[in-house]
Amino acid sequence: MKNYIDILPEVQQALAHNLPIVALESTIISHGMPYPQNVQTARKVEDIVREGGAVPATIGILNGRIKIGLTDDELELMGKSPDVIKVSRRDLPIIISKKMHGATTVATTMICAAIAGIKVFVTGGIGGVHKGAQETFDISADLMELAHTNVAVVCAGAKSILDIGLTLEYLETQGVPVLGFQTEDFPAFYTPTSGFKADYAMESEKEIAEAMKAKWDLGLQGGLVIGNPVPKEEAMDKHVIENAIEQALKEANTLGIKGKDSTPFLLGKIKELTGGDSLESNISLVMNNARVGSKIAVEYAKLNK
Ligand code: PSU
Ligand code: MN
Repeated sequence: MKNYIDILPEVQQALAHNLPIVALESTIISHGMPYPQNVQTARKVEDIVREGGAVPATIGILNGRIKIGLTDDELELMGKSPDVIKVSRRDLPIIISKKMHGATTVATTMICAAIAGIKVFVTGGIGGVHKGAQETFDISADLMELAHTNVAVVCAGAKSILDIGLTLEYLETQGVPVLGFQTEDFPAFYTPTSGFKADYAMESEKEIAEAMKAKWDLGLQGGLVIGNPVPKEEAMDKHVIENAIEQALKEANTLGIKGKDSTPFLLGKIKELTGGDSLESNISLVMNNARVGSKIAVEYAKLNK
């Protein structure tokens, strides 16, 4: 693995001493938010993880090397360079062999975190089953990864650019626990509820860490999804966001946007249609996830002392 991976000294130290670590993805930086808010948010999220008592490890690929932990300059490059490719599971070997730059999605960040030995990963939203997937077959590789790879993913749920009901069905089939953090509902990213239930409401970070430990002690492969609702003050108005999503989906359809371009296009369009409000909501929900995720990492480390 050394042939492919560079681990930042701070993260290496934390791994060696079994200290809490939180993995962070880079597609949210390169393809999920505009510059410079993306880089500012990435830095803020790292600070929040540190304040929460864990070590942040933002994951990405530079010149074909998997980076577990990015320096300030590397974060800047991720956020700015048009040469950074969105890398999901199928892209990973090629971006590495061609020595290119890549931003890791939820799927790829899980893969890299698992290789490094990191169990907790904080992001904004997971990919899922897209609306119309019955025709397009567009199901994010994030869901398959959750089925196999032993990493807990803290997110604010799934956006209704996706078919949330089918996404949850898929996760159930694949045996992935979907937990609501202090809520019965599965959150819908910009809003705290989706109209669908999480499998279990969890009251504390400790309870979540105990479920992770039980799952993996039993040899049950795969991840867990922790849905942490966007704080009420930062949530979007349900109708405003639903309208924007509907309009964005229509435009994507007209322009024939598909495959890996779909999610980034929709996020950009929604931001435009909401006059930037969706971006603010997005930023604050990621920060909120970092608060909860770092505490989960702290509790999980305690259980494994
Ligand atoms: N949802 C967001 N912001 C994002 C993404 C999803 O609100 O940046 C990114 C994540 O990296 C996720 C990826 O893993 O989009 C899913 O892409 P796809 O649907 O092509 O698998
Ligand atoms: Mn897709």
